[in-house]
Amino acid sequence: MQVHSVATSPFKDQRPGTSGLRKPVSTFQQPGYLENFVQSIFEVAGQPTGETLVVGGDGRFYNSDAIQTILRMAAARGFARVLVGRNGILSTPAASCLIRNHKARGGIILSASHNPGGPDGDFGIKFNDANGGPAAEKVTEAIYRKSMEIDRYQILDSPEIDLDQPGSQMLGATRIEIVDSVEDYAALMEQLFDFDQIRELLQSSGFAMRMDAMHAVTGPYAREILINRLGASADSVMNGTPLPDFGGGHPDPNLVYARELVDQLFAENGPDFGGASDGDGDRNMVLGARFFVTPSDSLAVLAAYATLVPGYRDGLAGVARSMPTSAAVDRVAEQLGIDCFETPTGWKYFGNLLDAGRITLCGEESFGTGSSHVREKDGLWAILFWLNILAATGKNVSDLVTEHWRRFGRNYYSRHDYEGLDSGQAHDLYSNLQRTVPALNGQERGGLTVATADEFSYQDPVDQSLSTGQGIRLIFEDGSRVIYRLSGTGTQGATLRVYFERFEPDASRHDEDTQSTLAPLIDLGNELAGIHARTGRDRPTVIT
Ligand code: VG1
Ligand code: CO
Repeated sequence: MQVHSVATSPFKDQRPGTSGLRKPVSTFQQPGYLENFVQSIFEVAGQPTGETLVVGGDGRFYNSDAIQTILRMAAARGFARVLVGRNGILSTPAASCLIRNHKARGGIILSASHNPGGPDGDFGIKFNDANGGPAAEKVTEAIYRKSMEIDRYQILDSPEIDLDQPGSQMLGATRIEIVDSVEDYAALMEQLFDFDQIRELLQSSGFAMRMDAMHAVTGPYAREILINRLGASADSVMNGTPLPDFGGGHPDPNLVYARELVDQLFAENGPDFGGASDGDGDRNMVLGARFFVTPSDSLAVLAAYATLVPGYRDGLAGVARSMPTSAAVDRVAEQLGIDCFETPTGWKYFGNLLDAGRITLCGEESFGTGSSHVREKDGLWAILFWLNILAATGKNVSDLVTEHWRRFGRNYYSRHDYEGLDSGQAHDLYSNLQRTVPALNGQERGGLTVATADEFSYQDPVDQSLSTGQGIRLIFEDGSRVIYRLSGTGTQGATLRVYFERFEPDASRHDEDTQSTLAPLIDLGNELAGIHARTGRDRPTVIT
C-alpha cells in the first residue's frame, strides 16, 4: 500500500468555533475539505510514532465516509494504533473516556452535535487532546493557521476497512482496532453510581421513566445501561435507534425539540422522570412529572447532593459554570465553602481546571453538565446522577428542586435565541453593544442600577492564557443579568443569544411563570440592543 502526497490549497473557512469545525454536509463533501482539516490537526498534534488515536462519531450522514478517509490518513501519518467505535459510533463522552483509558494522543470526533443531520444537514469535526477534552483555544487556533497555509496532505491508497467487524486489522503499519462503542463507558458509569440503588428504584412499581435518545447516538448506550444493566422496562428508552438523519428531527434536548418526551411528562399520570440527550450524547435535559429542570438549576442540585453518589462521596474540589449560565451553583459553592469558576462558553475552558484538580463538577446553561470522570459534558451521566439522587433521597424531581430553591433562593433564568439572522446585521448589533454598553456602568435602567457593563474576558487560572470577546455582560446591583453572545456553532447566517437572569430569595415567589417574572428585564435587554429595529424580528426563534 502506497502513501500518496496530494497537492491541495487552503479553504479559508476552517476556523473552529465553540466546538470544532461545523459546516453543511455539502461543504465537507468538497474534494480536499475534510483532508485539509485532518492534515492540519495531525501536523499540530506532532509526531505520531507509537501513539494511539481514537476515532468515532454520532452516526450522522457522512460519518462512515469521513472515518474511512481519516483512517487512511492516520495510517499515512504513521500512528501506531487507531481505536474506532464499531460502525464508526462513539458518543462524545464515550470518545473522551476511550482517549483517557487507552492513553491516546487524542481523538477525532465527528459530530455537529444538536444540529440536524442528513445530506442537507450539518457535519462537524473536532480534535480532542490527550486529556480526553476538546483541544484548547491555542491548539484550535494553531490548527486554523495550518489550514490557511496547507499545500499537501498524505493519504494511504488502500481498500475500505470493515467498521462492522470487532477486532483488529492492519492498515499499512497501523493497527486499526474496532472496539465496542459502549463497554468502556458503561464500566465507568458502574464505578461512579450506585447501580443497585438505582435498579431498585427503576424496578419499583411506583416509578416510571422515559429516556429520549432522539434517534441519535445515545440509543445504544441508554439501552445497555438503563435496560440491560439497570433493569428499566423496555419502553423506557424512546427513539433508541440511531439514524443518519435523526429521523428528520432536530436532536436538541430542550422543551421545543424534545416535544414528544415533554408531552409524555406533562400528561396526566405521566412518568416520574424524563431525560433526553442530543446528537452526540453530551447534552441532557431533565424532567420530572409536569416539571422542567433548567440546566443551571440541574448543575446546582447535583452539586448540593453530590456526596450521596459513590463517585463523589468525598466531596467536590470546586465547581465551574460558563459565564451565561445562571449563578444558582455559585450559591451552593458558597455554602459548601468551595471555589466556583466562571469560564467562557464552550467545554474546552473547563479542561485545565479539571486537569489541575481545581473543580469536580461543571456545566453550561445549554443543557451541558459534566464532571472530572471524562473531559466532555455527558448526557447519560447527568441522567444517571439524577436517578442516583432520586433513589438515595426517595424524593421526586419537583420536591427536590423546590426544596433546593427554598434553601438557596431561585435564579429565574431564560435564554432567547434569534436564529438565522443576516450575518452583517447581527455583527452590527453586537459591535454596537460593544461600543455603547460600557457607558451604562453605574447608571439606572428600568429601576435597576447597573453594577457591571463590559465584554467578558477570561484568564485561565492554570496556564494564564487570555480569551477575549466572550460576550457582553450587563449585571445589575441585585444580581440580575442580561448577557448577549453570537453563537459559534451555527452554520446558517448568525444566531444571537440573549440570556436573562433574576434572583428571587423569597420562597413565596418561587412559583411564578419564568417569562412573566423576567419580562421587565427582557424588555430592557431587547430595547438596549435594538433587536427589533436592527433585525426586524419581534420574537425569538427558540426560548429555553
Ligand atoms: C453552543 C452552546 C455552548 C456549547 C456549544 C457546544 O455554543 O451555547 O454552551 O458548549 O454549543 O455544544 P454556541 O457558540 O452556539 O452558543 V454541543 O452539544 O455541540 O457539543
Ligand atoms: Co452535543
